[in-house]
Formats: sequence, structure tokens, C-alpha cells
Amino acid sequence: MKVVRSQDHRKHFPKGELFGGQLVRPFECPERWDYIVMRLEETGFNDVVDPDQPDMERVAKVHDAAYMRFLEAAWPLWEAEGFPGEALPTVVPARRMRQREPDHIDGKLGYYCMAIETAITAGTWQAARASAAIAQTGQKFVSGGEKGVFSLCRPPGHHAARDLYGGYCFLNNAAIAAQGFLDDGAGRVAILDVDFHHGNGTQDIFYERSDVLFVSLHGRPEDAFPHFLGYADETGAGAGEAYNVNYPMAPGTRYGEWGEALEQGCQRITDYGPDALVVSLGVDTYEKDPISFFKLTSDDFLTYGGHLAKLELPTLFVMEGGYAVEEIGINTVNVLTGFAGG
Ligand code: 5XA
Ligand code: ZN
Repeated sequence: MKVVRSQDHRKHFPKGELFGGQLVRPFECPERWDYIVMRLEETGFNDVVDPDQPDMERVAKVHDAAYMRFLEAAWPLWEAEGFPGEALPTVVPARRMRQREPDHIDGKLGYYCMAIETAITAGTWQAARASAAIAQTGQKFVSGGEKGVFSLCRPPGHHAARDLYGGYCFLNNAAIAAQGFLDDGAGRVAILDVDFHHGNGTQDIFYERSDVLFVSLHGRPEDAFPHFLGYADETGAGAGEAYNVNYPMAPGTRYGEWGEALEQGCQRITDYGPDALVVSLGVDTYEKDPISFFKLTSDDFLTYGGHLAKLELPTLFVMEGGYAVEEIGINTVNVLTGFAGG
């Protein structure tokens, strides 16, 4: 299996994340990447590929132009104000306020964020573009005939909506890849999001479309981030009606229940008959994840990797979350190993 990866992810590493009322060292940190690479190398996933340059015209098919201009300008504008820290929003356009982009960076940050824990730094835009390029390169390989490819994206992407960042995400790598499959000739694409958190951004991007089926297994919004999307009754709208499928689950969920939801989700994918599958691969469903509440074991990741292979679809794995850093490599590679052997 090819692994697409790049050192450019290191350009994004904020010092602080807003968590529990404090600025803490971010859970989404560069060592996550290191542990995954270490495990990939230990287990023989040695077919490593550098990404091509990002194709920003294609990125613009799933993100608004003004939003991308904001991401590019955010750090320079912040720096120009002379603020001492990293760029974090303080005010958001809440209910009954104007949804209008302000000129000042303080307002712009609030206008474009969906969660305020995520800081923008000097290298964020470059790293986000490189992460998108990793997804795009992986997609090209799968479109070219590879059975399965792993795009080791960092920063992750599935919370990034058409014009929103947050939850550690800036550009929606999985959505960019799905759109890429369509642009390269696929008629239909399925996205299966197995990250602990609901992929609100991916849902948002394809909600009114029937050419991409979005299936997500996640912590129920009553208890879990991102809280304001991810309910089971969100089934799509307009032409997209019936092409959005959410499986929210309760705190403490173990593989028995999670695996049943996966089986149902896989059946929906089979019934849909896509030409390609994008897996938003977050391993924060793991029992020891510090910010999540499912109870999957490392062996469960191996098991469900095997189930994914049974879909018999050209598959691109796109890395999302997972914060039990020492086990992130084992759990991620277990999915890939299960898939490769399944
Ligand atoms: O999949 N998304 C994440 O892992 C990010 C969660 C951010 C919580 N503040
Ligand atoms: Zn997550």
C-alpha cells in the first residue's frame, strides 16, 4: 500500500489550544505523525510517496474563495496588529447577529470559525495546503488503479466546512479527495467517517448532493464535539436527501455496537454502488483516547480494517484524529493491515 506523506505538517504546530478553560499544549501535535510513521516503517509499509503540489483550483471546488483568502491572510493580518500570541477568535456571529465578514482580523477569525480551540500560526496555511495535496496525490493513485492508499494528512480536515475552520481542521482533505475522484471520472463516491467526532464539515459540503454519500459513526452530539451537527435525522436535503447517514453513539460504546453501526453503514455504501471510497480515518475511537469516549481496543481496529476490505472498493484512507499518541501508530496501522489482509 502506498503511503503519501510530507514533513510540511510541522509548519503547523500552535503552542496553545483552548481546553478546559486553559491554554494547553495541543492534542493535535506533530508527534502524532511521528508515531504513525514509526509504526508504518516497523510493519513494512515502505512504499512512501511525496505529494505533488496542491491543486488549488480543485480545492476551490469544495471551499469558498473568500474563505481560502481568509486562511491565507489570517496570520499576516494578525501579525500586523502586533498581537503577542497565536491567532484565536474571541467573538463569533451568534444567533440574531449579522453574518457578514468584518475587516478586522479579530472579527474575521470569529466569522470563519466553527470552534475556537484551534489557533492559526505562521505556518498554518502552508501546512493545510500540503495536507490537502497529500489527499489529492493519494486520490490520483487510487484513480489510477491502486486498491488502497494511505494519505497521512496533518492537519486533519473533516470539521472544515465550505467556509469554516476549527476542531484542528482548515481544509477538508477527505472532501477534496472525494471531489477529485468525481473530477477524474467517478460517477459516485462514498465517504465513510470513522473518526470519533462527527465530520460536520464533510456533511456540510455534500449535504445537498447525491454524487457523494456521507456515512459517519461518531459520539452523539448531546455529549460530544462538535455538538451542533451529527444527529441521526440529518439525512441530506434537496438532491442530497437520503445521501447523508449519521450513526451517533453514546458514551462508553464498545466494538459490539460500533461494529453493528459499521456493518449498517457498509451496507448503505454497497447499496449506493460508488466507484471509490474515502475513509476519514480517525483513531480517537480508541479506549484510551484523552478527549473521546468510545471504548475500541487496538485489536478492534484490525478487525474493522478487514471489514472495510470486504467492500471491494478502490479506497483512499485520509488521516483525521487520534490523540492517544503512543498508541496512534498501532491503531492506525492496524486498520491498514486489516484492510490489506482482508
Ligand atoms: O475529529 N476531530 C477531532 O479530533 C477534534 C476535536 C476537537 C475538540 N475540541
Ligand atoms: Zn476526532
